[in-house]
Amino acid sequence: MTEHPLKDPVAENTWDVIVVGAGFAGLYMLHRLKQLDLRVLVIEAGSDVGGTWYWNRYPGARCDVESLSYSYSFDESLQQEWRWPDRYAVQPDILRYAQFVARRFSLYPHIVFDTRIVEACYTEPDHAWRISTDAGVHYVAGVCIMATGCLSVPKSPDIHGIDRFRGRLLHTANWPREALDFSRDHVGVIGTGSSAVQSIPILAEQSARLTVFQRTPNFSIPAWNGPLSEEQDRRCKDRYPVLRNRARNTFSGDFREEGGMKLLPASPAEREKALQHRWEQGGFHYQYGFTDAGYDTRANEIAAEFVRNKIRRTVADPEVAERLCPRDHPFGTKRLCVDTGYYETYNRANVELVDLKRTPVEAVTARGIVTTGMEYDLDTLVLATGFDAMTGALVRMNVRGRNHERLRDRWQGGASTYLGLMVANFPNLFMINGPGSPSVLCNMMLALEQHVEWISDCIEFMGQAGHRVIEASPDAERAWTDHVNRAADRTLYPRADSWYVGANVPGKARVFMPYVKGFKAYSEICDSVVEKGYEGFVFA
Ligand code: N01
Repeated sequence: MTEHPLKDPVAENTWDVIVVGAGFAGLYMLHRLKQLDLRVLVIEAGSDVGGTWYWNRYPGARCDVESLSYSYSFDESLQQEWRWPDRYAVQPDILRYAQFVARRFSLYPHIVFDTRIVEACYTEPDHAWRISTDAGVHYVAGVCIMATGCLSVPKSPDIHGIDRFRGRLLHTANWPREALDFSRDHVGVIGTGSSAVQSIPILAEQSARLTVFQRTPNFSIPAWNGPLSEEQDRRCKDRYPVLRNRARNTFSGDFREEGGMKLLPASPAEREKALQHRWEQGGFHYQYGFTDAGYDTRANEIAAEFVRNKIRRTVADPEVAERLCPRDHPFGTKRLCVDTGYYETYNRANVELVDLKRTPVEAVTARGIVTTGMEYDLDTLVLATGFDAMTGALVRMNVRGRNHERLRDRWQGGASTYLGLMVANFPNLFMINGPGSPSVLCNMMLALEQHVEWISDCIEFMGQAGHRVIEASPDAERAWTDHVNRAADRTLYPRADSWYVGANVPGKARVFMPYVKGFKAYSEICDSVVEKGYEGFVFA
């Protein structure tokens, strides 16, 4: 058997492939590459596996895709063995699952923890990636795979004086590992995105007093979470291969997706019935229930107003209810929140909602938050202020391609990729769930499995064909990026100032980053690219 051309004579710290990140994408990538008998090293900033589920330990952290779907499908015995206790898993259970997978497939010995990449540089003569870490260690690899996650760089708010606060300052995405006691605290939460919506009901129960500082209300749909019964578990596991196959043929990559209906042609009675039915299914079932709501403002407004009416019926104080009703963006154009008791929390006597649009924050002081109307003394301030999404981890890392071109400079005017997998002029650098792929718009587990399998098949093909280098052609990248943008422009998505378009990061170019046409359409395109001899890629 001939050696894979990526294989170098073994030198110290020289690897066939280096994978950055030991979240679910990095773990599966490692598993696949081990099967190809390549020398693989994974470098991870955290002290354990799990990625987003390692860092986001805030109270109430829970997946918003159902656990039986948000789990690996690549190994039948794994999916039969693992038992999810709840319909939507909590963070500790998801982290345990990641650890279980890492042990089961003997992945731990191949991972270096507590290590951040500070530079990754492609060198032309030897077609290698030279990777330096904050531990001062230098690695060389033929291929570098970024499994760095779409939501892995927490963003703090640009509020004057935040570093002066003398109480406990926490960020939901960087939560301490030890248990925290809030029972005597006045807790403030800045933000009302998914992290806030999940943590606020629990923090309200755990703290003496809770003040929520809201700039923009979001749409949230109840999860209707509960324990997963033996029968529900068995029913799914008996049909897992069929269900997983069904998931691969859906828009969202979730086998629970059911075909939606158009709201506009329906009669008022039909609409009401369908809206109520989807509401009772909960979470993303509501969003995917109405096919015209993503394109047509009139249909969208019907779905939006139904949710606003639910808020009005749930929240006792009509003025608070109106403040919680989103009006500045179409329904579903910002990531939908999926909650347990979120709106009900505002009926508690120890919870207050501050509308920052009416009374903006002036400063954070040593004691708390000063708005134009009030001063709030706080013991704990929780920043639920989101992430530099999709590109943040990649541009921070000082990634340099051919001729030392920096990825950060290349993406200055907005992220562009070929299929969300590669960038021209950055040979042998793959991304998992990169911008330009469906990623965050579908079940991330299935999305990452599809990318991992595409990349490992590609590396295997390179071995068989004797290729040492692959890169995206500039023309293919340009055409794909145009296609991604045009597809987004046909929807209502770009109308929201969301993290999907980078609007939450000052100075970030406004480009719609995920691919909106869904999992099935995207994976078929990836397959056809391979069938056409890796069309749009150049090998050497
Ligand atoms: O972050 P966000 P997140 N002053 O960006 C506010 C995933 N996730 O961590 O909209 C005042 O959504 C900001 O206000 P505004 C999921 O994909 C998944 O909650 O900019 N407020 C907003 O309300 C999600 O979408 C799960 O006006 C400020 C909030 O902070 C993504 O992660 C759970 C501010 C940020 O909301 C991000 O969610 C959790 C300022 N200066 C997260 N700056 C699952 O269930 C920001 N805000 C799997």
